[in-house]
Amino acid sequence: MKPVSLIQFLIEERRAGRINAELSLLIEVVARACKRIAVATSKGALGGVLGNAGSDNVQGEAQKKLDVISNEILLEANAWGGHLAACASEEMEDPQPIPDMYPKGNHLLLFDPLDGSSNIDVNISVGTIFSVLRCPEHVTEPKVEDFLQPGTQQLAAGYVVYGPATLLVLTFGHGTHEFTLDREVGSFMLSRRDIRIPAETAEFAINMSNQRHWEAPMQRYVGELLAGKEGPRAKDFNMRWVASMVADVHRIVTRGGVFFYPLDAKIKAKGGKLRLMYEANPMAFIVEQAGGAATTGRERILEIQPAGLHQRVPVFLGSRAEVEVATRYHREADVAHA
Ligand code: AFP
Repeated sequence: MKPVSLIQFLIEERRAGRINAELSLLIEVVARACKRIAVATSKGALGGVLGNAGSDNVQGEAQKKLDVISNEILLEANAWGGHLAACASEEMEDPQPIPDMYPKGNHLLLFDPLDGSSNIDVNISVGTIFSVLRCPEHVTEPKVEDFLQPGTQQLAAGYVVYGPATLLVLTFGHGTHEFTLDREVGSFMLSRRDIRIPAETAEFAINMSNQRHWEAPMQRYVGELLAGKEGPRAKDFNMRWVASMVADVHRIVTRGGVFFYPLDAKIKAKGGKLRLMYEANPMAFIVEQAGGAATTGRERILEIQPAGLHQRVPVFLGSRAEVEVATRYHREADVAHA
């Protein structure tokens, strides 16, 4: 097969009428910014980029130096491109307008610049997650409410994993595709077209240390997985937990599996741990486009009407059959308690 670069892939998508020129340019700019983040992360201690920045983000979490650097790289790269009306970052309270000196476009970009950043200092994979929405018509200065569109409205979503290899996984709503960064050439090259996540799996990902705080249906579901062959599922399951969502999702996109960040008593007041707009929606779009499923345990993530830019939700995603079992247990428990 002849190698296909990201640029060639984007041109093909444009010719097929699946994306317009502005969206294609936007993805090119995001990909270029992510190459710069890949360079920064790969320097490790030699780049002087490890450790805390000494500040907190809007979520009240300690920012790593690389959180701040990655955020700046993405903001700067996207400001002048002319394809954005505004962008929003997990690291910033409010949307970032496009400076007046640059032309504006019709898209809204949302991103988590460096997901899993608490893993940076121990040299474990981290990543960037992004989501693209259309700016509502006639809006020239987008406000928070213009971003609050359900995930079904996403025009594109993707993530980049900075691991042993740097990979970009991308969807425009016509399948999910993977590109691997050829470091010598400096280009993302198509490495898997139309990825399919197997419906069945025997591998799950969850932070087990929260077990005692989970709701009853989650206790039941994971209890049954742990019971293995002798239990009601009559099958042994294996567990993996990287604690970088990009790496856990990428494993699922590669060989199947299921990922959970459920509601628990500690985080109930916040609504969940992961952010709807920066993590759950883009990952749900990518996973659904690869044949998987994504719910909060109760509803399809992509159908949630967002109430805030930094809203948090529970996340169940991956191999369809397992997401369905866990979601059914939650719905049955809700009916029983209604
Ligand atoms: P950080 O970006 O602060 O490291 O958080 C990563 C994350 O949002 C997500 O990538 C992981 O799946 C999840 O948190 C890990 O959470 P635990 O700390 O509970 O393992």
